[in-house]
Amino acid sequence: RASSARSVALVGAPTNLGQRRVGVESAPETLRRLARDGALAPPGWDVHDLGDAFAREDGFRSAADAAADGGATPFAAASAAHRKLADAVTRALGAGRHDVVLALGGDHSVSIGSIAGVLRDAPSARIVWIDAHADVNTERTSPSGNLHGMALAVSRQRRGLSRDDSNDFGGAYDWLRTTRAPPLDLAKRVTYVGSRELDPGEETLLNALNVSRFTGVDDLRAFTASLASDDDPGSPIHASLDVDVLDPSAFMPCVGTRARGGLTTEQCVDVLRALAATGRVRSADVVELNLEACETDEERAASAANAAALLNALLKSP
Ligand code: 6HN
Ligand code: MN
Ligand code: MN
Ligand code: MN
Repeated sequence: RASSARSVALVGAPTNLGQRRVGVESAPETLRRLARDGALAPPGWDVHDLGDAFAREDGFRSAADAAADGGATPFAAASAAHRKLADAVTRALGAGRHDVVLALGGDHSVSIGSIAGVLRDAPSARIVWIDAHADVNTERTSPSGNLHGMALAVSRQRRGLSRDDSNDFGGAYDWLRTTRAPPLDLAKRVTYVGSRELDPGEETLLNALNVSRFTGVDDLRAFTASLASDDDPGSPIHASLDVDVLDPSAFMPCVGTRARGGLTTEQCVDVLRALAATGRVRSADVVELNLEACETDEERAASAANAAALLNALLKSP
């Protein structure tokens, strides 16, 4: 690559196992197409597609099978896929050839893998969770049983797996205990942006731990301002971007879990640009884009274009 160009690596995580809808597993292909069209990255960036971390059929469950399971998450299959993503992310970061590594979901449970992969490379990494939801339900507090709503609970609870049998995921995530990645400390490492639809158990937990949350428009400004005065300016940032943070009625109809209200594309772009401007964003997820969860071609085109605009904003112009 030209010496001035920056490199962004794409790792696909084509899975729908963290929830019950079909369609979200196809988002990596959609995002790759946008990358080929030049819509994903600003000028000055080289896109390097590293392929999928696991086979699509290994991350896929049909609507009929999901219904037959009563919606219960297939933890073992999901975990195996996430483990492969963790390995792919660690490898891509460690190779030192890429300035940013993007994990393309898939539903948001893929972040269990990408976060493990990131923390193994950089234990001090910060996670910015940009999402309408907090995704920190345990098996006990989850209203749905869907793993994508528990991703951060899995990432933080590893040592607790043996202590807290309400959250052991059938033992499927025991590999996290032996990986070199530390458990995720929510209070120290995680910042929520845009969260507006929390379940009662999540609200209780985040309040008890005093986890940072920035939700309203004033909050978003406070968040971008806070980036300049971070107490830990050296640590890398992993941005986990659930596209349902955008307002589904106007900007992002094609998602599996619509939450009323939410950010405009422009507001979210501003947040992501501020993150990029720190120069600390080493990795990100983009998850939950589901072009089968909406009605019209117009909705599909707008959702895909807005998802690309967000990724574009996350990559700092050289
Ligand atoms: N996502 N809080 C709800 C649940 O089922 O736990 C919704 C989770 C949505 C998850 O959008 O990534
Ligand atoms: Mn190149
Ligand atoms: Mn989410
Ligand atoms: Mn969400």
